[in-house]
Amino acid sequence: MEAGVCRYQFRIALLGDAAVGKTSLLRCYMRGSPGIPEPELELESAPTVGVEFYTRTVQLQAGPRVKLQLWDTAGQERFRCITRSFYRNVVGVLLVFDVTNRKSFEHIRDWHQEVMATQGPDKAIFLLVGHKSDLQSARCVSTQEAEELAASLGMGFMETSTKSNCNVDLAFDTLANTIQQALWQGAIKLEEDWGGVRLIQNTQKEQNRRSATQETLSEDPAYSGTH
Ligand SMILES: Nc1nc2c(ncn2[C@@H]2O[C@H](COP(=O)(O)OP(=O)(O)OP(=O)(O)O)[C@@H](O)[C@H]2O)c(=O)[nH]1
Ligand SMILES: [Mg+2]
Repeated sequence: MEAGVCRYQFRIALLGDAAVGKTSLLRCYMRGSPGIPEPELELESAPTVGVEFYTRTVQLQAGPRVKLQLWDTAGQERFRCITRSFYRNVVGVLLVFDVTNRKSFEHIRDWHQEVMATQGPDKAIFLLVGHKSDLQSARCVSTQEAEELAASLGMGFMETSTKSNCNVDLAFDTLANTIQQALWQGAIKLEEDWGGVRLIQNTQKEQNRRSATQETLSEDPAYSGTH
């Protein structure tokens, strides 16, 4: 493959209850992306309204570069009918709970079920993320408990914090590498009517221009009217 050229785009969504830290996690990850001015990515965030997306190009362990289209969804129940409509077209999901919020952990099975109901089994790759790991004294979900839940749902588990910058890049990179492996092994297939994985033919110039660009759904004609 030509160096620096992306062949694939992976769509990844962050799902989980309100205020677990999805937007903070994504903005922290985007800060490591070249070309993003710091003031545009304040780590303090207001509750997300509907869905927003960002893109970042990454170099995977196995060699290829891929474009990640990262969808930040609102956790609040009142936006659920909007966010639900995006589940079908994702190949990766970061299922995020807050280690200091027991309910957000208990709702993980529901989030997982919702995606599975839309997609059918074995299409999306999930990673369970226990966020706000810096708040050790307020923790009410143990690492072991979360690992057991992840194992029972057939996914990996990782703890992250944006306050202490712990495992943020690793979480996204792990998910992207797992998707790549599944693609190579044939467990995930390109399908014309599915937006989870797309074949792209960017030139280097085009890619440089587009990588690390924050976009909004309203700019994407395919999704206008749903934002
Ligand atoms: N201590 C700590 N607080 C965090 C961390 N990440 C986010 N927060 C705080 O958690 C609150 C909610 O963060 P958001 O990123 O807006 O949460 P969200 O999941 O996007 O919320 P919705 O958009 O409503 O679904 C904010 O006050 C953040 O500052 C973290 O790693 N540690
Ligand atoms: Mg948010």
